[in-house]
Amino acid sequence: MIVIKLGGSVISNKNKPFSFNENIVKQIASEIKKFYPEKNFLLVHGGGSFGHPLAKKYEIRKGMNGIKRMIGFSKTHEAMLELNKKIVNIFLEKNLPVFSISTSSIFLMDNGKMHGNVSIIKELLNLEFIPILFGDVVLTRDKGIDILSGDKIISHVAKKIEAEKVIFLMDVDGIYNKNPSEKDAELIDEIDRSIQFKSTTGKFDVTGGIENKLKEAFKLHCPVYFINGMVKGNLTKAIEGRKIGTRIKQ
Ligand code: IP8
Repeated sequence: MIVIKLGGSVISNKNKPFSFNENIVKQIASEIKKFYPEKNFLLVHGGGSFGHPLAKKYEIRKGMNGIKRMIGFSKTHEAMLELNKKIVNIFLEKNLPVFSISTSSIFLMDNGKMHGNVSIIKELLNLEFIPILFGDVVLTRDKGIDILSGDKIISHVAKKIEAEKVIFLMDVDGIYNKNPSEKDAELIDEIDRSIQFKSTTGKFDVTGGIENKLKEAFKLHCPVYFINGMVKGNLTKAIEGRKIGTRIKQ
């Protein structure tokens, strides 16, 4: 079973609130369709320009603080449901049996640690559904509320369901030795778990950008790919195990 993260910057334009990259999601669904049902998939998508601007506006990461923030908590979740619905509809139109699970309904956080049962996800996979989760708001035992990133969901769930491979779809070709917008930035073919990484995060990003992605990805024990999800054919190559983007050294 292959886990695919549909990065927020792939499925939406992170700098333009509530923008949805419909054609890119259609392309991703078409590539997955070539392999399903011979291969099973679990999808997780990020918040992009739906979740992040609201999470930032209402300062959800600071925890509970009165009704205004509770309204923001709910609005952020609703924005994620809206984005999720757009993605789900595209997959259903392509006859791919995705089934959406609200992350905030099955997981809790306690001092940064995720708690929750993955039995529903496992059952769905056994029945050859394609479960789809998403970065979401989350209840926590310490500060009441927070944001849970799709990357953290992946590092938690992929181990429990024994994923054979995890593929992160990004809007750049993989992991670079420095910010990819810098002229002499070089793409890393194979990344070592001991690498020290510092990066800047986007204007709206509330969950820590690439640094956090790597931190979570390094917890995985299966092959991990970081590829450009905007380029047609890349996902196919990663699913087939061909050389593309950045891989984590095993
Ligand atoms: O984009 C964050 O998920 P991510 C989800 O995977 C929200 O970090 C609600 C901002």
